[in-house]
Amino acid sequence: MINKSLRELAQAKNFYLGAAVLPNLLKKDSKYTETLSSEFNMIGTENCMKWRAIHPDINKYTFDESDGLIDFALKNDMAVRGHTLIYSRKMPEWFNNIKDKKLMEEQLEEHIKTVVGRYRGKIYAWDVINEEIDFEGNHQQSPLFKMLGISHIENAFLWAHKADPDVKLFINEFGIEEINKRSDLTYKMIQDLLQKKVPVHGIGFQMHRALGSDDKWLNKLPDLESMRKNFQRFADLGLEVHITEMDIPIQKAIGSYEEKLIEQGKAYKEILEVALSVKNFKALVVWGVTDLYNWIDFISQTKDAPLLFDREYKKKPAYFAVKKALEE
Ligand code: 9MR
Repeated sequence: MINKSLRELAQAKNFYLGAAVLPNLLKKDSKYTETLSSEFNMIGTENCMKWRAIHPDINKYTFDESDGLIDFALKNDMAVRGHTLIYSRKMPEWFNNIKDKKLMEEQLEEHIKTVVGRYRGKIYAWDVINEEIDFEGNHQQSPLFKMLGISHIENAFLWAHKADPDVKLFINEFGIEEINKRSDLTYKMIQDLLQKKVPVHGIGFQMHRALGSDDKWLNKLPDLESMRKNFQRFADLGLEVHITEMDIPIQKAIGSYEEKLIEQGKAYKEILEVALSVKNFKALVVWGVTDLYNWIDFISQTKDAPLLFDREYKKKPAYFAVKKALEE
C-alpha cells in the first residue's frame, strides 16, 4: 500500500485537517513550510488576523502577513479558517478606550466589513466570535460587552455575512467540549441567534486538553461520552462542527517521554474517532505544526510536546494515531 500523507487521507474523506500557522516561520524554516503543505489541507490563522495584528490603530490596517498567508494557502490549495473577528478579551487598547457607544459600534462594523470583504471568496470559515464566555460560564465582561451587550454578536454575524455571503460563520470557544455550564450557555446563545435568523453556520471546539492535569490552563482530557452527546446536540442545530485548536500537552503526565507520547497518541485517536462519528464534523485544526513552535511552551514556561510532529519534524505516535483514525 502506498504510504499516504494525512492530507491525502483527509482529502479522500472530504475532510479538512489543518494546522495553525505563524507566517514568519514560512520564511525562515523550509521544513515547516514543507510539512505544512504536504500534510495539511487547511490553515488556521493563529495570530495574524487578530485585531492587534491587523488593525493596530484606529485608522491603520496591517495586512502584509495575512495577505501573504492567504496567498500561500491559495497556491497550495489549502482552505483557511480565519481567526478571529471578535476576541473581546484581546481587543487593542485604542478600541477598549472608545467611550462612545455609537463610535464603538461603527468601528466594529467597519473592521468586520473591511477584513471579511478583503478576503471574500478566499476563506472557508471565520471565527466571528472567539471566547465569549468567561471561566465561570457567563458572558465576558469586556469593555465591548459592557458597552454594546449581546447585540454586537448578532450584528457581527450579519455584517460578516453581508461582506462575504458564502463564508461559513462560527462561534469558537474553549472548554466547551463536554456538556457543562459553559457549553450550555453557548448552545443557548446559538439557539437564540438561529431563532432570530442570524447566520451562524458552525461551532468551533478549541480542544486544548492535557494529559494528567486539570487546572485553568491545562484542562484534563474530555469525557468521551459527554463529548459525543455535546457535539451531536450542536450538530442537530444544523451547525458544521470543527475542532479548531487541538493540542495535548504532556508535561503533567507521569512516565517516560516515550510513554507519554503513546498515551497522547491514544487521546488524539479517541477524540478524533468520537468527533468523526458526528455527521457534521468537517475539520480538525491542530494548534501548530511542530512541537518546535508551540504556545504551551510559552504559557507554561516548560518545554512541552503537544502536537503531531516533534522538534526534529519526526512523526510522533500522535501523528500515526490521527492517521489511523482517518483511515478507518
Ligand atoms: O497561540 C496564540 C499565541 O501565540 C498568542 O500569543 C495568544 C494571544 O493572542 O493567542 C494564542 O492563541 C489562542 C487563540 O487565539 C484562542 N484560543 C486560545 C489560543 C491559545 O491561547
